Amino acid sequence: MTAAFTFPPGFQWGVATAAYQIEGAAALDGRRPSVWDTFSATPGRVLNGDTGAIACDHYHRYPEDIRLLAHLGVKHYRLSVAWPRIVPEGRGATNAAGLDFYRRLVDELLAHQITPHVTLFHWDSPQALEDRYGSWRSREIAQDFADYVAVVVQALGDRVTHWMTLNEIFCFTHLGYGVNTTPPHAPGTVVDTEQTVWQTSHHALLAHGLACQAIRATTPQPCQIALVDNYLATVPLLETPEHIAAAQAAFATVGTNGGIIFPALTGEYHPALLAQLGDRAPHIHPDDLAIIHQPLDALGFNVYSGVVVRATDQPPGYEVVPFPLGYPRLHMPWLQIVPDSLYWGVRHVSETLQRPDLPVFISENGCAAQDTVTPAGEILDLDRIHYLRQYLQSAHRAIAEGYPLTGYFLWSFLDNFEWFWGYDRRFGITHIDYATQRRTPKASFHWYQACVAQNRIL
Ligand code: IFM
Repeated sequence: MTAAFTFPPGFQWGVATAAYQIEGAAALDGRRPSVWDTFSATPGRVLNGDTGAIACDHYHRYPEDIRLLAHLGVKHYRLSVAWPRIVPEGRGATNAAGLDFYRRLVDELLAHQITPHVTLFHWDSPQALEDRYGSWRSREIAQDFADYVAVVVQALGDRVTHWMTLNEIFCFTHLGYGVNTTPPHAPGTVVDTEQTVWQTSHHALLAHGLACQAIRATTPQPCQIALVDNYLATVPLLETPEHIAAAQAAFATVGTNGGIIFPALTGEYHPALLAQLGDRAPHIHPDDLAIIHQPLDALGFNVYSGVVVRATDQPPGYEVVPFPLGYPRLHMPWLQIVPDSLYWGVRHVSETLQRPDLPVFISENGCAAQDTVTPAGEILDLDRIHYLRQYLQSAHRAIAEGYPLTGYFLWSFLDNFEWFWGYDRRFGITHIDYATQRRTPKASFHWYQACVAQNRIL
């Protein structure tokens, strides 16, 4: 008899990180500042004045980190490339030392039989482009991004076969630009109108589309191209036909779903969203949607929480059910535990977005917890294990019901620089002592190691 919660053969177990959050070496070997270097160096922007200048010093310690990955047993690792290491001024000259670093990193992974899954943009856009034209406020960034992507694929495409274009468009656009309020993410620009904010995410979609074209034109071998999005999964309050229909109807109008995942996967901004936005909607040039709607080989779904929806008698026929006081959550204000969001997020791609053809992988799932080190030097993060186990059960359900879920990347391999929250919030299954850079696997590391080894949830 097969043990409970066994995954199909070939299911991709992995862990994820991102360049700015772990690499450090911010001013080394020709790297120029990103908007996150500037933002975090500005007093008051990041908790405790933390910056990514040193982070986990992965730039120097990657051989040790890859040995730890091998010990964990994962065969898949999601990392990101830092644009300002490769094209330090954002456009123009490329930096050979930056490319060499990622060649060494990728080769070391391959030497350990670990497949690199490479994200081409995880929020660290070159400061030079912010100074030149205001980063994502300008349409010009889409072509500059595609040109940088071509450089990376040219250099690494002989050894990398899994590419992701952009990570979480919502975060670096709608949280990077704000109206009448200082936004929490870099570049942290206050703009005049919400239309301007929507224009930034539209430019990001264009960058995604042009990058897909650049990858396909440059890759020397067949490869997988994905977008990574943290769309908001709507979960029916009860799994009855009326509440399921309500969750499906709500999906286009919650968060920014209708204006990010819809155009990327269907080629259209959802009409309900456009109706909601009115004159706040982005300006769309005639060919834009065709560029944005590129064929994809997979979709990366970053899932941490979700929203619960129920059917109502009043138009529009559904409503979001607020989380009550005391609803369980982990160590972030937005981290309510909604394991079913993983299952429903995958199912929405097949049914609500009508893309049953598109394989989905969980490109991030994990949680910040209030870890402490015991006198014996252990980190007994039972809360993190509890959270992860429930979400993996939801993944198992999606597969059991026939939805094309192909892999799972736990966020994160290491504690790291958690953006606005600096080093105060720990998402890793490996503890980092930032004073000594000592790595200590937490209880969740050992638990995940067993899951990976046995291809099932323990
Ligand atoms: O740390 C981030 C990551 O960079 C993007 N997705 C969410 C994670 C946790 O906040």
